[in-house]
Amino acid sequence: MANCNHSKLKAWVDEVSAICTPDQVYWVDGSEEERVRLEKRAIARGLIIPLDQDKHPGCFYSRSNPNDVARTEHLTFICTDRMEDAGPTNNWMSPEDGYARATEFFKGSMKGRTLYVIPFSMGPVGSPFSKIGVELTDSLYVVLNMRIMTRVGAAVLAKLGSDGEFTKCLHSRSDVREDHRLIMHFPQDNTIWSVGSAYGGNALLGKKCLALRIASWQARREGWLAEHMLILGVEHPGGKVEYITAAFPSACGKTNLAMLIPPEGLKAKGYRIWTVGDDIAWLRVGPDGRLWACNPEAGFFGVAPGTNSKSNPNAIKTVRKNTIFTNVLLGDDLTVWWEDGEGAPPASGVAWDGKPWKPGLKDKDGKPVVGAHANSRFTAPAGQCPSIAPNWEDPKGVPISAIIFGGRRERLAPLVMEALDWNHGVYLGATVASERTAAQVGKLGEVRRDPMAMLPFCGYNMGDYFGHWIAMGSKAKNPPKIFHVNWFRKGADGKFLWPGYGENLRVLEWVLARARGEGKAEKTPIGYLPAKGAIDLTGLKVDSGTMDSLLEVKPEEWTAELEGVKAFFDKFGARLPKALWDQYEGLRERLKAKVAA
Ligand code: GTP
Ligand code: SPV
Ligand code: MN
Repeated sequence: MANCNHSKLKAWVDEVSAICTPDQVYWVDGSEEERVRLEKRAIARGLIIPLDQDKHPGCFYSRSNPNDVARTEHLTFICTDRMEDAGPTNNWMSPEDGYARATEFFKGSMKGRTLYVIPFSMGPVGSPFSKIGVELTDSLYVVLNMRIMTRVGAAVLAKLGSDGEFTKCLHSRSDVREDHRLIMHFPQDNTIWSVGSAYGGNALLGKKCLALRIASWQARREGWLAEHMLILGVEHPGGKVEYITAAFPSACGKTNLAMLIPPEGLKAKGYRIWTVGDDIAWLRVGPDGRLWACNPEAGFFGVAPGTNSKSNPNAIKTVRKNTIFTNVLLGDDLTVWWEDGEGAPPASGVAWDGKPWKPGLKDKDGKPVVGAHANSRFTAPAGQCPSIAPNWEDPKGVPISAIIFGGRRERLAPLVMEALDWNHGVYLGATVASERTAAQVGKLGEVRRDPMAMLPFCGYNMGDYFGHWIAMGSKAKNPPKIFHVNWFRKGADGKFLWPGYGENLRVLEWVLARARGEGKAEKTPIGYLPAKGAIDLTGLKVDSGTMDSLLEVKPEEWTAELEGVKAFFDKFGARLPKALWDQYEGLRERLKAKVAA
């Protein structure tokens, strides 16, 4: 056993061993020597395949069970004494039932396997804002991914000392059967139990389970925010850097925005983007009354399809080495490829589901067969990103000028709008709706409410969560301005109206100008929209008719949208803050006045 003198931790490892009955227990120390040794072991067991080491040094391929390729929200539970503390948007179970049901699946689940003990830190080791977890897992794939996504090993154990607090994270892939799968959170016990899945947010327990669900519960008690947000810095001509956080639902553009490269025209002016985080932000009020944001992760678990050197050149450079690719296409030449990826596909290979694949392959109905799963991912160290901010690991975080919410909406939501004030901004966040993507199991394209992009990740009653957001606005003397964006509005031809990606910087420019009290806007019933010409379109082929469509506000459509908002708010009963009903009424009145005018 490693240097552990934490008696509660040791007792817990013994307790879990008695239930899961592994053949042996191994304490992860986080060293480079260990990485090489564990990679060799994973290769020998067929868990990972080394890629062509000239083209992809330090890179590996992994394929998960075809029934296990995305988060399973219907099998994810918040286990609290009282059902109303989990709230209407979470699946609930009592802690007794939760432990009992999951224990059935954990019993003997590690027989013939090694139990790995992974001490990890979310946030730099030793920062007062960091949180420590220990994941016990029988998956070597999880160990290798956690080594990239979090800070692991001896330094964390040392920090924990003999009685430090930590989140107990228990994971077993067990037999990877959907009917034996449960992702359980016990926030009252600072505990996570996940069984039956070995993929992404279901299994890398530091990520969504700890850094969002458990952390959001803790954040409410401790007076901070744990959010599904990217963090980026915009360096202006002259060198001044301002920071933005943005919350978009899964697979709606956080990684892409976080690594944005300015289009030629803006680059020439001297703009540059610095990446601080691409998925999770922890925000606190600083001594200056501003909100300061930290990225608790150490790596990126990013969506592969659609990533190419035109859409996201920084991501392509980030994954050149030391990266694990999961469920993409594996070429027979030991390269990897995905749809809308880099260059031509290999002549032949094996698709994400383990079946042989060739370019142009069609199914029996003549439809193209994809090589990479739509939710296939890369796991890469954040430090390898060419745009990583020099201060990305600064324990105090970065000061935030603007918070952006967004969703994927074909219609209705304009390219960008600014909230009238903090509470209206919380309303904009609380009413985000978005079309479902491949990042979670379910019907693609269906529009669902995804407040603050946290629907699947809020560890407590979302009514209370909205109240906490309202309260944070008064706690911060200089809160950031709040905005809403939609890169995904479509025209009558079904095509995206806005070019997106790097061009999104044009929108960020306006957002930051507004946050400084500059930038021209027009007040509409739904918020401030950019005045004509306020978004710099120099060098961009978007005509003024398209721009009008992107910024069009149809009061009748927004009035119809209110029905869905009301039905959603009603679910929370008395737990919905009055301030949000006031926002709802205010918007209804403004729309009514507009329609009458
Ligand atoms: P998670 O990791 O699941 O939380 O996702 P994410 O929010 O980081 O999403 P990501 O940046 O990986 O984007 C997912 C997909 O959205 C990409 O593959 C692109 O196809 C698409 N996308 C991202 N940015 C834009 C944009 O500006 N415009 C358009 N049209 N599509 C975009
Ligand atoms: C998401 O789904 O929002 C992700 C991927 O970032 S996962 O880690 O699987 O949650
Ligand atoms: Mn995410």
